[in-house]
Amino acid sequence: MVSVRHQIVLITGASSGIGEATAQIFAQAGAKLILVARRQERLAQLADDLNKEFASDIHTMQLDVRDRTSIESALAQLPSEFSAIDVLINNAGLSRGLDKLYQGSYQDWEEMIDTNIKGLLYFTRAIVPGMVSRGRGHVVNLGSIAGHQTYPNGNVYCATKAAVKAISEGLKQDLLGTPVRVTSVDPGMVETEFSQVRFHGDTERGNQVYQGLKPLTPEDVADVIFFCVTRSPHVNISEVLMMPVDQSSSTLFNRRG
Ligand code: NDP
Ligand code: 8X3
Repeated sequence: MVSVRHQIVLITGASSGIGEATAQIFAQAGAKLILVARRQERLAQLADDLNKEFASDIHTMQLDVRDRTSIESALAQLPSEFSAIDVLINNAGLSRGLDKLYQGSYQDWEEMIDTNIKGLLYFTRAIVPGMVSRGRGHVVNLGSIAGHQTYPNGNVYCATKAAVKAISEGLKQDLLGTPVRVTSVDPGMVETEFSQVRFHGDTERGNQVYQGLKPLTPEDVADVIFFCVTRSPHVNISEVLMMPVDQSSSTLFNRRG
């Protein structure tokens, strides 16, 4: 196992769910963190908690990952002790709506495409050249079972995660000959704020998604991300498809009523 102590790890979407749990596990292992999200008060609270618990060195960035200019300028202004990023975790993402394609909302589509695909590309394009020139680095993308199997009404969200799968494979090919690693971690159902966001804050509908089964926790996914990053430098875990025992495909669940 390779130590991440003093390594610089940038996590997008660290204000909630999988990103927050990932920040926790890397902080515990002594990494220096750059935490990105729009909700600065959540990032500040998390940074404060991790600092108290693990004496973590943390820089927060209040950013919308859809805004390329802000990303470039925030990265250019990083304090020098945070600028040589070792690990990029492209986690920020969301689903909006669960509608038939021919009845879908343009606004929902644009938000998903701009966040899940373009946001991930902007961070990758800005950070990977430094990894290549320093001769070390690891990019972890959050894909999904939805990128492997399209489900009814999932259309555009599933397409964004299929794009993440293609981008992860393409990046790995383009980095061949460098020591920079690429991993796609593709979970099934994880209980986070994901379903609240999908249904635009309809809590009752959001909670129904997890009823009668035991979903993955954000910590389960963070654990796998940490495992991938801490393998020996010659090992590249390219793709991990993980799901709860109560799930066997994007549409098949064991619900106990
Ligand atoms: P959450 O809703 O709990 O967390 C999503 C995170 O993404 C938040 O921190 C949010 O921060 C951030 N985010 C969303 N939009 C933007 C934006 N425009 N700019 C910056 N940050 C943004 O969901 P999860 O933890 O479940 O989701 C994390 C990733 O995991 C996503 O890519 C999702 O697609 C993927 N995933 C989730 C699964 C699940 O079942 N939950 C399964 C498979 C994959 P803020 O709102 O503060 O900006
Ligand atoms: C999130 C998992 O199946 O709800 O990517 O789309 S799913």
